[in-house]
Amino acid sequence: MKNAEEFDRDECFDAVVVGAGFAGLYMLYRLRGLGMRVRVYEAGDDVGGTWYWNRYPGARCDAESLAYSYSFSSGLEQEWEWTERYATQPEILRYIEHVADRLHLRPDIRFGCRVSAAHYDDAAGEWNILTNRGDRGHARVLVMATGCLSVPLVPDIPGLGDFSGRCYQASLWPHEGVNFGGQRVGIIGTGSSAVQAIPMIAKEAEHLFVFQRTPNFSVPAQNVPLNPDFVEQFKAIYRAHRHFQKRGLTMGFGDTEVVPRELEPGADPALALSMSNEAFAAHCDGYWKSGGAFFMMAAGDVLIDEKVNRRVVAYVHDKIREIVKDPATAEALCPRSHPIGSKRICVDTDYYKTYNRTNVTLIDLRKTAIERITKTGIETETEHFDLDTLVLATGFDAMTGALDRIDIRGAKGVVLRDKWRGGPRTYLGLMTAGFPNLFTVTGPGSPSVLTNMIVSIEQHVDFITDCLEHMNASGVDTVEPKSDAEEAWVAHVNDVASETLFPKGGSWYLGANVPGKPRVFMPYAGGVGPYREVCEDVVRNGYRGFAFTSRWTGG
Ligand code: NA7
Repeated sequence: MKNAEEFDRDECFDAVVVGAGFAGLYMLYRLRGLGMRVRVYEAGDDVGGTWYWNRYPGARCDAESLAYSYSFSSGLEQEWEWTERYATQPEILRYIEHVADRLHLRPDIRFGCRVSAAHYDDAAGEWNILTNRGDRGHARVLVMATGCLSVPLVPDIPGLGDFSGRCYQASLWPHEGVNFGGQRVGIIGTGSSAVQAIPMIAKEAEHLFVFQRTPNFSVPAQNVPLNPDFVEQFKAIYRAHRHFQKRGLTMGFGDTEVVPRELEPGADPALALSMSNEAFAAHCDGYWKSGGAFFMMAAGDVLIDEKVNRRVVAYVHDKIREIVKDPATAEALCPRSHPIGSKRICVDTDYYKTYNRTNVTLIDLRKTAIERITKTGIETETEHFDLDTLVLATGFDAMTGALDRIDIRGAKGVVLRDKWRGGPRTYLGLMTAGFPNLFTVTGPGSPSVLTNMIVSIEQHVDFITDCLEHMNASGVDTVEPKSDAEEAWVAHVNDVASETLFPKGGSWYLGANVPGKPRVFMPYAGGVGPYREVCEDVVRNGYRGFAFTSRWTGG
């Protein structure tokens, strides 16, 4: 813990970055490279962002480790040894800590500081940033690297505060871990976090009760230890793999092929529809067995064609029925209310199989809703479940949540929350008009959460760095998007989303999980390759859509 006198500082920087996860760390490194004096404010007590906070049992990345890592340094990618196809949270955190050490990043980061306000001073042309610990930072450039899933949602269930047992939020897990031995545990939620945690908790708990409102689609990770020979071959052509991640059709997830695949992505949807049921099942089996989110590539553009989507849904339902022995539990686990892929697909290890354990019970809240949480457990419309421990895996206020919680005021005192009342409005997900020199890494309006986040983070950080370098070279000090460019981009993001099945998902992509949040499809569904080309074209055309000015010349 830091001494009080270490805080309450008033300091000037060239740039302030908020957040020390993957995005903030790489941003710091690049800004330093421009010779800028930088301060990073981070709410956690160390680096890691998402991977610092999300320590629940089973927490693991759904992108393969060889692809879910920085590409900017060949030295780094060659020296780091991933041990599994899908890295666990502790391993990813060790990697981030290694990067912070290797690049000597920590001295520029103020830990345990949550930014509460950022106000633009029109006269001075700088941002004034305030933290909850009393730090005041002043900087011309402000970069929000605040993460897309960094604000946990506590469910609005009556009586939550009355529970006298232990209660944990999946995304705010205690560092010392939790012992479930001999415990009757209840978990609320069946999203990605719960799908990873449930098999692990079930192995330890006396009994696990899973409270499911909406079932999700989950595909097996087919996780394996990485074979050193395979890794050596992979690393020998890392550049080619990175190129494919950044430009290919796989949303940045890459082509790691730890488990050999029988088919290429992008199979013809017409073919998928013309196959017999047996042939289609055999075709999908290849993808199911090779594992991971690549399954979404099994039948062409499954997020465009509703018929193809329904066929893949039927295949997954059959898989669930094949794995889960109790027919009623299997039916309750079959998702029916959204197209597959319209919510981020879960990637699991033994999720469905866990329901065959005698110490696991699924409670279908669509049949019997939770009425309240009591001192001793959960009361549904039909039953009371006595619990020792409660786990909330109830998701996040995604993409805009972290920005909404900071009092951000741009030029002329305009409040970002007000500007975004009807949904976020950005140009390329990088900036928003009226907020000079304020950048968002993987902000709404960019591919962001639909992708391998590190691919998208690196692209945005490189874009911001190049833009600032361009400004230095051109003798200008202020940039913001033009309103018409922003309007056109917002319309384009909506148009692209409306051509897909994404809006039918009712997901956090749409803000549908947060009461009162406007339903706007927030990420850009056009893909990482095409989006990168748009950004490159913008730069080639003199940063089309951005306005540059200089406070000194007014030009
Ligand atoms: P998600 O995917 O948003 O899942 C949250 C889960 O919590 C989901 O099953 C919700 O059901 C459930 N939930 C939320 N509130 C309630 C209440 N009040 N009662 C019952 N159930 C509730 O969050 P995750 O953390 O699992 O995953 C987020 C992302 O992190 C994931 O996509 C990966 O990219 C990594 P609902 O669907 O709303 O009926």
